[in-house]
Amino acid sequence: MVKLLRYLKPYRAAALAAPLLMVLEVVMDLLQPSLMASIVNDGVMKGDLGHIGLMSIWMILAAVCGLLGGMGCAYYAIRASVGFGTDLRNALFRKVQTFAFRELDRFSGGTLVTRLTNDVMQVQMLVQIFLRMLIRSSMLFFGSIVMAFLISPKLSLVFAVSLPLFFIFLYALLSKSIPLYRTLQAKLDRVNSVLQENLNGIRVVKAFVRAAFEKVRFKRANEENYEVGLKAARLLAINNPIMTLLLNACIVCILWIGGAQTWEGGLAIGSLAAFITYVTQTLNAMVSLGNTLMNISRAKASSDRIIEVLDTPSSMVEPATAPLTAGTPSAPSAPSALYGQVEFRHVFFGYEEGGEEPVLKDVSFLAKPGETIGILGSTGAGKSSLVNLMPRLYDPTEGSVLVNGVDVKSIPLEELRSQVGIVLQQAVLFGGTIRDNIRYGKPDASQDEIEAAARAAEAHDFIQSFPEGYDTQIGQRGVTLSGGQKQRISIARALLARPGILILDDSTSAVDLRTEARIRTALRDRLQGSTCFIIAQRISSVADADRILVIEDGRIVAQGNHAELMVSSEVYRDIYESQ
Ligand code: TTP
Ligand code: MG
Repeated sequence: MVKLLRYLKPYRAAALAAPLLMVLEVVMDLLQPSLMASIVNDGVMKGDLGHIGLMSIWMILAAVCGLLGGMGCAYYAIRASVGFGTDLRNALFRKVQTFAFRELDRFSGGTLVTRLTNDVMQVQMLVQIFLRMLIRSSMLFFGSIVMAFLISPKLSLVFAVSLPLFFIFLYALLSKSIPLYRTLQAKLDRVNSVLQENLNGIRVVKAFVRAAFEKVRFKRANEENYEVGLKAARLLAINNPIMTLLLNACIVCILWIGGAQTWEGGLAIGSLAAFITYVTQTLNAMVSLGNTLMNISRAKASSDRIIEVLDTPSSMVEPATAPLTAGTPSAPSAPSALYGQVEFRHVFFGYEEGGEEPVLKDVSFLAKPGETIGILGSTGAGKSSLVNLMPRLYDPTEGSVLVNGVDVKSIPLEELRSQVGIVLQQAVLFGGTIRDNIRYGKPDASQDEIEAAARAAEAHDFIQSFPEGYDTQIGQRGVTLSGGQKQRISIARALLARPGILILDDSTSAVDLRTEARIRTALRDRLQGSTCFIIAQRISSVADADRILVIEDGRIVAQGNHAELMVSSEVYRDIYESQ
């Protein structure tokens, strides 16, 4: 947890001021019972009105000072902790942005949401409690013992019995509650995950009339969360009555022993009253220390989860310096002979490290600049996995991928991805206008550029048919687009940046054949000199490619152009005939 303290650094002034002001409040609190004792002993008992008046003024002054201290402390503690929480959340968000696909596969969206919101909140609360309560409680605890001892060393013997009792009770409570809080956080995670999955797939849920099933699933997650929460609350609930019982027992003892002493004249009545107040303060401080410990344990579970995210390194390691080889991608404006070339050298790849079967096995091929490469294969053959290696969404487990004749691992990611345009198999659009979606990768694109890209993707016409054209809002509260329309906007988005290498992963699967043919022609015109990879299910989509790679079970089983493959590859002929 100490690791997270560095996020408190910018707020160290406030984090220092808060406890200092708290010291003021506690000292004033500790003074009050003594002033009270003085009023009773020297004022009331002796009938000295002047003394009562003087002491009352002192008491009011002390109360005002204490109040100012307390308010100041609260103010600075809140400032420090809220600032801390905000910075921490930002740091987490930045971290998640650096994650490669591999890390994103590992942390589900639900758990990241919980970690960024609730977990940060827990730690933020702890910082506040720490700055206020911990200091207050420990000072009150020791201060009151000392003050009580000063009044009557003999009566202070009650501490010898009551403190160990309290201690044992608190220990028992904490050892039960700490594991509970850990479980509670995990249950909350589950609730968030189920909710998020449901929301992402709400259309499927409806289409399959699975709402009832989903309700049960959510209810179960929610109830588990409730049960653990209830258990923790129950534990806390017995805390107070038992503490009060112990406290009252102490007071009875003090009155019994102290009362006798007062009767015999060994102890002034005012001092007895003050003593009781100090004992109450001590034991209350102990309860609140116990609560703080509980909060610490709860926040510890959260901070572990936060640190886990912060400490997960991105599996994509950026190269230290840009390569200086020929065809260096840092000068895309001056393409060398290798610009746009893609080469796979004995590539193996699997999603789980050390997993059983790799998804790609010994894949080698060379795509020359400007070539159009079709990729064909049955579902699950590894086509998407193969192309995802080019913009380095994943790294191969063995072998190497070269772009422009340079290993992708030695090209800065941003540069690589600005050259390799990919239209992912699943078209993802963001809430906002169509224009914003198309220029997502190039925010400064002009309207002409946007339109040209949309025309090439055969999207311009249907966009124009909307009353608001390119300003049409899509997503959350805007119009909903058809699958084929979404695909075409995704293609336009990739085309806008005029990438040297363009990958279309099954990107026209939802587009009719005629439109698809028009897109192909437009692409050819627009991307003169660019290397294109087209993954498709239909042979007609790739028949005119320079070369077609036929993938089966993670291997390239045949390659060549349509005519060659018809002669040489049985698999290809099979696919052709089946269509
Ligand atoms: P893909 O490369 O996704 O197969 P594909 O693109 O050829 O299939 P489709 O035509 O349906 O798009 O998957 C290859 C294998 O890798 C498959 O067995 C599933 C597995 N896989 C994972 O284990 N984790 C993943 O995240 C993905 C995407 C695939
Ligand atoms: Mg795929």
